[in-house]
Amino acid sequence: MIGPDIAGIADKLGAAADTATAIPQLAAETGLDVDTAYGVQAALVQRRLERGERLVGLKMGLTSRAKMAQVGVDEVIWGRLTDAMRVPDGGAVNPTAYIHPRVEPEVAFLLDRLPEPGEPVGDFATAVRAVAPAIELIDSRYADFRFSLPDVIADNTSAAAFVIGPWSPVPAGLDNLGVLLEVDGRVAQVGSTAAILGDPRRALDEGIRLAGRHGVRLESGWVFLAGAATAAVPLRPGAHVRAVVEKLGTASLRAS
Ligand code: 0L1
Ligand code: MG
Repeated sequence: MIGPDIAGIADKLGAAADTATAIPQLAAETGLDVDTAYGVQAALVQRRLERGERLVGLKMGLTSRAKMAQVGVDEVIWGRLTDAMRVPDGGAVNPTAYIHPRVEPEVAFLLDRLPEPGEPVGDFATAVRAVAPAIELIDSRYADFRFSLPDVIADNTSAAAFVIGPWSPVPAGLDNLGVLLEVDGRVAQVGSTAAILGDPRRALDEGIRLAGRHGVRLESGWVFLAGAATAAVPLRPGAHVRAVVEKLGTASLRAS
């Protein structure tokens, strides 16, 4: 039996992102399952690498109940980050370059000495050199931000852009830090790092395990977005967004 057309699906998703045009979901029609969807994601990101982008890290998605409920999907997923997605802290993004951009507050890790594949992270402070507050800008390429699990995996877990705030040494505890998402100086979301799998450090074990299933090994020097601490909010033109994470500080961006 002939399987889904991985290259063809990646082309459709890539064109949707490049032209900021939403497309219908593809998984049901093409018979895409979770494993094949990660193959589409690899092909989609490969197109970016072929036009000169560099792989700089990994992101976890749907690591909180709030996010799972927001999109109606109930499994932790992962995606790939490239250098072109990175926006300097305090920098600007053009919201019209995206379909329906949303922002969410995250915690980022700067990876250091990681365990061998299949091994859990023993000493977190050995595996992670530094931590930072972060903002992820997500933009589903599917109409109405609606998708099935294979759809969102194929779409590189809605990854579009990210901002990393100042790096700090790894603090003693990361499991219950207060998180705020502010838009134009007003609190839009309140949360805790506990919403990220109970403790964002757990996200690294999950990332290593889940990416390893698809032959992807995390590298020293990569950025790792552990997941959102709250639901995402739409990014409106002209908005100024700040993610504040207790003890870690602030990351910010502006929408032009
Ligand atoms: O980073 C995320 O949690 C997003 C994962 C994909 C679901 C979505 O687009 O909200
Ligand atoms: Mg996210």
